[in-house]
Amino acid sequence: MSDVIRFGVSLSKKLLEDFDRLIAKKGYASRSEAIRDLIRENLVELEWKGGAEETVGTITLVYDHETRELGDKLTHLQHQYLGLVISTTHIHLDKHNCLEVLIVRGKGKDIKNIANKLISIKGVKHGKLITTTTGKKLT
Ligand code: NI
Repeated sequence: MSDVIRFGVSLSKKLLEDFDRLIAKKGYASRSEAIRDLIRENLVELEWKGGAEETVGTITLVYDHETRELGDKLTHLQHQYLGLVISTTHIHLDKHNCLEVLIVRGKGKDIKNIANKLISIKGVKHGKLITTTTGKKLT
């Protein structure tokens, strides 16, 4: 890390105390690492905002596989977005419930689109899109 730059930050005593409490709770060893992560978090958010950049996410779904035609609908949608879905993992949680995790890569807007479509299908009990990054632009 030869290109490291040190800079000063001015903030109120109270805000710094709150920040120190927060980073202690999260287990950060230093303020610097916590600040770096906050910056990265915002950069990833920005990566998703425009919708046109290539990015990465995971879509987690919990559903009852006995719901009529649900399995077919989920599979059909995934086939429509060929190239976007890189990998899927399916686990049978119990007699009725299934957990499916899709790893997706593509334009942010396309990922959000398929996530919304999958999550809103009748019979999907819970669904969540985790928006992350290809990591290419982060240091
Ligand atoms: Ni299952």
